[in-house]
Amino acid sequence: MTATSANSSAQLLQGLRAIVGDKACMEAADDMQPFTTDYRKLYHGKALAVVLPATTQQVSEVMALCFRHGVPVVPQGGNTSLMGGAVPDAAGDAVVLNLRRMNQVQEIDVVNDTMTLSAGVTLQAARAAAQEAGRLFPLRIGSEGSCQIGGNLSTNAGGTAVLRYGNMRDLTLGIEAVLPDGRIYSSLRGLRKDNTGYDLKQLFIGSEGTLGIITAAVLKLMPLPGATAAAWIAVRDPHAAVELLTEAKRVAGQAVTAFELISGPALTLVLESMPQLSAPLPETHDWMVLIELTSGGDAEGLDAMLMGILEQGLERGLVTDAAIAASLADTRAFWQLREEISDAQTRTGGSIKCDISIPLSKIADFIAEASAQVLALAPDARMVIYGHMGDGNVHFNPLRPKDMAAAEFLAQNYARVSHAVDGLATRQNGSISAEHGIGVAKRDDLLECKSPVELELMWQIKRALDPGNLLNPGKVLPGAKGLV
Ligand code: 2HG
Ligand code: ZN
Repeated sequence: MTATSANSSAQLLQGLRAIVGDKACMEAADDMQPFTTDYRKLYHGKALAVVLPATTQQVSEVMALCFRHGVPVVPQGGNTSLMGGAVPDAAGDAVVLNLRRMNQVQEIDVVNDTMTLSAGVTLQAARAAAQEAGRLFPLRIGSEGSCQIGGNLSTNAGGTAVLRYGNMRDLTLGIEAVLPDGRIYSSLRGLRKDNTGYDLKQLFIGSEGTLGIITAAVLKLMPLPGATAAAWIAVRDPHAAVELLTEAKRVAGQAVTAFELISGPALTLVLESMPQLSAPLPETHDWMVLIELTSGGDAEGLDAMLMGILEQGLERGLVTDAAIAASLADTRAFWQLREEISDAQTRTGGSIKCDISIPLSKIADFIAEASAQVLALAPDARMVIYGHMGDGNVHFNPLRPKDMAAAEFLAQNYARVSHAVDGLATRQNGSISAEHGIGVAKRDDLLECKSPVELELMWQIKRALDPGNLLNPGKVLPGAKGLV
């Protein structure tokens, strides 16, 4: 390090401490480690400092200071990204800006059915605040206790209730975001209609912190469901699951809130890694579905609809067995089995993450073809395939065989397996990232699935908002760090 750059770093650190306070500015590698490594411990970066601002004004001042020094900033929420999108790279020249201290529920307007939150509120706290006000905030993902609203927005999070309520883009009426030079953009107005030009908030949503740092949002609230009916259903195969979904929508319409597909190996993995949980059905099955119906009231009507769907399924040979939840505890137990699939893979190590969306009409063929291709490359892989079939999203995660080390499995297979699965999805007009974002993990794969025009437009927008490439550099946009 030259004397000038050492002076400049010292000045920057002093400036950061002056803005956020000494306690909210970390510089020691040990203190920074939880912020520079992702939660699956796959991405290990370094940082100049980690700052924890408490207000939008402080975020703005931090950004303005870093902008003057030409220092990159990596925004971070709950650090639950599966794509390495929220941690710095190994260069050690960036400041990590974590929003967890900005955890205020600013306002709940039950007449307008909106809630205004600072970005660091966890999803769990957001849902609890809505519930306390007699409303539902419907985003539902397994990591709700750790992930934060800012991260949910910046990745356009989806989860298990998208079929009914949409993803984060659909649930947002306005945001506040700090630009790379410290200016503050705000559309926190809570309007359901506003056609006054470009919908700028949508640029920031899903851009993974590469265009601005989301610091607050106005989100839509829904009525709390009064009745729930759920079943864990063994189906003949994914084709049968799609037919059953069509039948469920015909019978129950909007009440179909979740429709999750689960492969046999995915359930087995959870049961093996958490022996305290029990299987919902007496026998093992290759394919299962977790269906949930909700409505404002009329529990009996909902139960009757569920029975009707199952009867039709049995009659048409789509369904081979089913367990119906007899209580809320049963429903929770079904969901626990489903939601543990991701962490069970993390504990086992060696899973290849593909997060595909594909039109429902093609999804069953896609699963069959992708499985055949994967098994030709890695014959002993455990086919952990599951996800939000109701909205056309399947997590296609081949996992190492029990007798093979994770590193060996990944070294041999990661590139070729993900290339095969993502390539098939791209050729069928699907997406290689339905809901997990791009981060660094899938960044270069965009070259193969986006057209030159799309990539050019993405870079033009990036240059317009972040001409110095200082915000979350190296994420999302393929091309060298210095390409700007
Ligand atoms: C889920 O649906 C999450 O459980 C995580 O999106 C999926 O780990 C995964 O691939
Ligand atoms: Zn998911």
